Amino acid sequence: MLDTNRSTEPTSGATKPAKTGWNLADAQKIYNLPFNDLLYRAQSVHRAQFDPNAIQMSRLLSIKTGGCAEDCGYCSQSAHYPTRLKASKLMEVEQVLAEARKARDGGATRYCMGAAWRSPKERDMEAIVAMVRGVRSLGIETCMTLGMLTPEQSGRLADAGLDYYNHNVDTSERFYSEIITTRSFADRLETLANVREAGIKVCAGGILGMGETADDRISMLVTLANLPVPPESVPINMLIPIPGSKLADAAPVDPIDFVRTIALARILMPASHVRLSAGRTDMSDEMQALCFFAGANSIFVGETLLTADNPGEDHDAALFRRLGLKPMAPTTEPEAAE
Ligand code: SAM
Ligand code: DTB
Ligand code: SF4
Repeated sequence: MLDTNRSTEPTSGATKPAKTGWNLADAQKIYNLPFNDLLYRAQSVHRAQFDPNAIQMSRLLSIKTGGCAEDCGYCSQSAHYPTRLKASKLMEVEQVLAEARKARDGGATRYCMGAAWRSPKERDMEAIVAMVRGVRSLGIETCMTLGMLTPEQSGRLADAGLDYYNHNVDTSERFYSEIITTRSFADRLETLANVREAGIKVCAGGILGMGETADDRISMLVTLANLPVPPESVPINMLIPIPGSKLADAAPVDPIDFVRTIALARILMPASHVRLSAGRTDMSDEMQALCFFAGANSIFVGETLLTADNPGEDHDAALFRRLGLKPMAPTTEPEAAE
């Protein structure tokens, strides 16, 4: 997977367009730079591509919660662990559209719908397609995360107008089987390829704080940066420890290491939106500020993620005021029909 032979360290950095062909050794060198040098470099790359004070805002909704057949060690929704989450059926299309309308009116520019599935069933596809069409007609970007997709399913979602598909690699190829045994790292890459091939934009990232090493984090980012086209969106989640799950007692990630990982994601994938994702309720404003300085330029807004807490609108509005941040305009502008 990793090409450790090619040396591809860019010579001038900031103004270069997105590049591929990073190797592990170069990425390790960057990750281990003195912190100030790392942040200076990440911020330079960031400024060359983006308005440094604009943050993209996405809203999540769990359209099908719990009872999942997969054994992801971090997840509240896996049926393999006694997490005490109540499972529910796929939501009605109208109910999803009502929630999406509220999110749009609250300032979200992308609506991300998640289902606790290994992969969607044929019987669910009609409703899923209707949700994509309906949310798009509200004039906001659509994203879905439904587990593994075949080329045929990817094509149907693309035809419905789906803008993004979220499918995380979660960690390094080496560490993957310590966290999930019911599917493989290669399965994840296959779905990412199917989604890309269908013409849907890719959202792929991972989780920190699962007991992985710094090299696992670096390797995960090198894998993402070296995809034939790097993901447009890279969510970096901090593990929310779920009581009853396999990782309930995982040691928290060092905040400085977390910021280093954000900075490396920014440097390796200059044109991508790097999302400071799950775990913000356990981060200080100062830690989030450092993440934004390191190149994070997207967040999930609203009081819940899929099943876990997220800082509410008031807290984020105060954070944006403190830091002089503003919402970013959407990259694709679906036309509102209402
Ligand atoms: N079932 C689909 C799948 O796994 O692809 C979509 C939903 S899944 C909950 C989406 C992502 O949320 C996971 O890949 C993982 O990266 C992240 N996630 C889930 N539980 C988390 C937790 N407790 N803390 C941090 N991130 C989490
Ligand atoms: C992603 O990387 N993070 C989001 C989204 N993609 C789907 C999900 C975070 C889930 C956090 C735990 C929960 O709410 O259950
Ligand atoms: Fe299921 Fe997704 Fe949770 Fe894994 S992360 S248990 S696939 S909902």
